Amino acid sequence: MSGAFWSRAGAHAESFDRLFAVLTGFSVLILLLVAGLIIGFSIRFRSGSKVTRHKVSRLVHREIEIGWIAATAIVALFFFWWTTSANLQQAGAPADAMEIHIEAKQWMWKASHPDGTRELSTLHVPAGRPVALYLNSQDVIHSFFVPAFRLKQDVVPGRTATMWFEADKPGTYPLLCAEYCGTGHSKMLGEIVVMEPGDFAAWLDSRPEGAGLIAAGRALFTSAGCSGCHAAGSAVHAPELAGLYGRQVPLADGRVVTADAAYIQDSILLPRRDIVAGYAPIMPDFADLLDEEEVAALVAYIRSLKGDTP
Ligand code: HEC
Ligand SMILES: [Cu+2]
Repeated sequence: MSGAFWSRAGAHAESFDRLFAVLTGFSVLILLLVAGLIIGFSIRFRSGSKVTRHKVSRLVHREIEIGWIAATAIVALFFFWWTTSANLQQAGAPADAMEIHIEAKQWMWKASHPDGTRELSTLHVPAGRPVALYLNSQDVIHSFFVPAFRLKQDVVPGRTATMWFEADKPGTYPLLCAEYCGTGHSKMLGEIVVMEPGDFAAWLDSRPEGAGLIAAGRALFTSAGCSGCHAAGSAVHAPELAGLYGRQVPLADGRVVTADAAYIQDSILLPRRDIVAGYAPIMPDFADLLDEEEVAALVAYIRSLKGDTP
C-alpha cells in the first residue's frame, strides 16, 4: 500500500490541517501560561519566603477580570465559528459532483460507478472533480475513513450516508474502516486511486460494464410493483416520483422535509413514517422484500428521474 496515512490530498485536508495546527498551538500556549503561573507562584509564595501575602488579592483588578472573561469568550466563539463553517462546507455536495455508490459489508467496500462499473475495496476517482459518495451498509455499522482526505463517515445499516470530496493530487491513498465491525475489521482495508482525468476515462473504458445501478433500479421499479401505483397513468392516487429528488415535500402531519437519499430510502422501507400530504397511507412496507442492494438501486433510479421526463 503506497501513500502514507498522513499524506494529504484535497482542499478539505488543507483547511482541516490548518485548523488542527491552530487549535493545538493555542492549547500549548494556554498550557505554558497556566504551568508558568503555577511554577512562578509556587516559587514566589513558597513557605518561608518573605513576600507580603495580604496584598495579593489586590493584584486582580475588576477591569482585568472583565477583560479576560471577554477575551476568552471571543476566542471560544471564534473557534466555534471556524470549526462549524469548516464542517458545513462538507455538508452538501456540489451539483456537478460525480456520484458513486458504496456498499459496506463485513469486511469489504463495494463501489459502483455511474456507468455500472463495479470494484471491490478499491475506488478509482478522477483528480480535480468533486465526487459524492452515497454509502450503505449491508450488516453492521462501518465507517468510511480516508486519512489523506481528512474525512470519515459512519455507515449505519438502513440509512444512506452521504459525503463528498475533491482530490487534487493523483496518487494512491489508504481507505480504512474506522468502526470496530467484527473479527475481520482490521482487514477491512482498501485504496482510493486518484487518477488524472484522462487516465481515469481510459481506466473506466477498460472495465467491463456492469448491469448498472440505475438500470437495475429501473427494472426493479417494475418487477417489485412500484410502477403499478407510481407510473404516470396509474389508477392509484400516488405521488409522481420524477423530479422528487431534492424537492421540498409537505407531509400529512404538517412537517416539510427535503427529499434526499435518506428520505427516499425511508419512504421505501418505512412508508408509514412520512406520509406525503394529500395521499392515503396505502404504500406497502418493502423492508422484508428488498435487500440493501435492491434498495440502493431503487434510490439511485428515483434520484436519476428528472422532473421534465415523467
Ligand atoms: C399500493 C400503491 C403503492 C406501491 C405498490 C408503491 N407505492 Fe410508493 N407511495 C404510494 C403512496 C400512496 C405514496 C404517498 C403516501 C406515502 O407517503 O406513503 C407513496 C410514496 C412514495 C414515495 C415518497 C414520494 C414523495 O413524493 O415524497 C416514494 C419515494 C415511493 N413511494 C417509492 C416507492 C417505491 C420505490 C415502490 C416500489 C418498491 C413503491 N413506492 C411502491 C403508493 C405506492
Ligand atoms: Cu467495517
